[in-house]
Amino acid sequence: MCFKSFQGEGCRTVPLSGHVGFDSLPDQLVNKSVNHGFCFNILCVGETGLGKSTLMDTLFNTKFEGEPASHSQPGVQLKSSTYDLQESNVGLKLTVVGTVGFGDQINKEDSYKPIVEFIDAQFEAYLQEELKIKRVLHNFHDSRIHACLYFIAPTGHSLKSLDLVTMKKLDSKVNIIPIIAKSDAISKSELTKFKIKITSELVSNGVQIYQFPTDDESVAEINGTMNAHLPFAVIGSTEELKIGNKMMKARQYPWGTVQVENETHCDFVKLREMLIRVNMEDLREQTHTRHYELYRRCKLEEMGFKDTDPDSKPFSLQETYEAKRNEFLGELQKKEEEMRQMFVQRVKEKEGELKEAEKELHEKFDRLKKLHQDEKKKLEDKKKSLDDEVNAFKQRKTAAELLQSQAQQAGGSQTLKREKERKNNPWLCTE
Ligand SMILES: Nc1nc2c(ncn2[C@@H]2O[C@H](COP(=O)(O)OP(=O)(O)OP(=O)(O)O)[C@@H](O)[C@H]2O)c(=O)[nH]1
Ligand SMILES: [Mg+2]
Repeated sequence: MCFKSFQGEGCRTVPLSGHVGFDSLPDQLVNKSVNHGFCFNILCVGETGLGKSTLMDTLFNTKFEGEPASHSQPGVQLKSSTYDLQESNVGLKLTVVGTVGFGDQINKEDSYKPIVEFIDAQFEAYLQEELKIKRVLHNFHDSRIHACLYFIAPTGHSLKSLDLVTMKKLDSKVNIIPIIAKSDAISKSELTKFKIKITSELVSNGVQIYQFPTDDESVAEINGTMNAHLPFAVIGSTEELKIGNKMMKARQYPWGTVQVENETHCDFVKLREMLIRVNMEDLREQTHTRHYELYRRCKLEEMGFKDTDPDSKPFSLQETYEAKRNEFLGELQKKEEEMRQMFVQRVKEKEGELKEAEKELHEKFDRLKKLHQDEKKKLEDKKKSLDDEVNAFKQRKTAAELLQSQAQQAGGSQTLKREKERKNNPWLCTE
């Protein structure tokens, strides 16, 4: 594959006359990868109690931790658990993320948001590690979601709007593999119709689900066939029952037994083949090259990075930095100027306000002064009239006193005359 991409102009094919040894490169790669180990992260989106945990246990032949969620969650929460698994000499760091409380709220409008935020947060963590000066990507725990198993309830009707909205919001961020959960609850003929209905609804709503790749010849045929079987109808069970003389994972009912790994009973085997045994590496690759790349591109563009200038000429990181710095300085200057203008404006306004207040004070002072003068004049007038009254009274008093003394004088001479007469004539009676 790589070799093919190197062929072309400027590259000449030359024969080797003996064994060189670089044909061991694939083995070297395999050894290195095996030594390093692999990581795979699965997100299970589906309503509470749809069999997510049971299916994970069934797929990986183990019992992962986890308690059933209650139906009274106020919102959707994502719960992530990581496990170290070992098969032969291959180590797998598996992370299973579940959506706790999904589909339990009355208003499900925002149910997809925590899921989108979670997926973006894992991309962001990886991007931040990539952008560091000292990167340790080979040791970094890559938590980006490689596969999203979307659990559809076995209603036999059509997709719920919650399913369509959620898948639409997720399809550009993650590889979605839709599965019909608890498919033992639906009859064979209903299941066929249900699958057709789901597929047509996904197409008409423009939801892009993960397609098993058909470009690699070795898996093209099986993947092509399996693409036609989507969405897989699965059954989960960790219970082992004796069927014939073999122990098998199955679910037992009063009327019979459903075998998980029986392809006439359900698509569990197909899912396991496609998800784990054939396409696990493609899911990892698609996550990195398609979904993460899209996130990274949008994020870097948002931050102002670009590959070309407006004239379509290459634009280096250094140039981007300089352009960004100049833009920042320009904005800083603009902000400074705006603040200065605002300050001048505020000072002017304050000055105006103070002048207005001063004017009002002056007017008030003038009014009070006039009031005071009027009052003073009134008092002076009153004082003058009172003085006049006093003077008039004094004049009247003097005149009265004069009259009184004159009257007294006149009275005194009469008494004297009578006294004289009484002395001269003692027989004269006094009054
Ligand atoms: N009929 C049927 N029942 C199933 C299937 N898978 C799981 N169950 C049962 O469904 C119930 C819930 O299964 P869980 O695996 O706990 O479901 P879950 O989606 O993990 O539930 P939460 O984590 O609480 O959201 C259990 O009683 C399981 O035995 C299935 O394929 N068919
Ligand atoms: Mg569970």
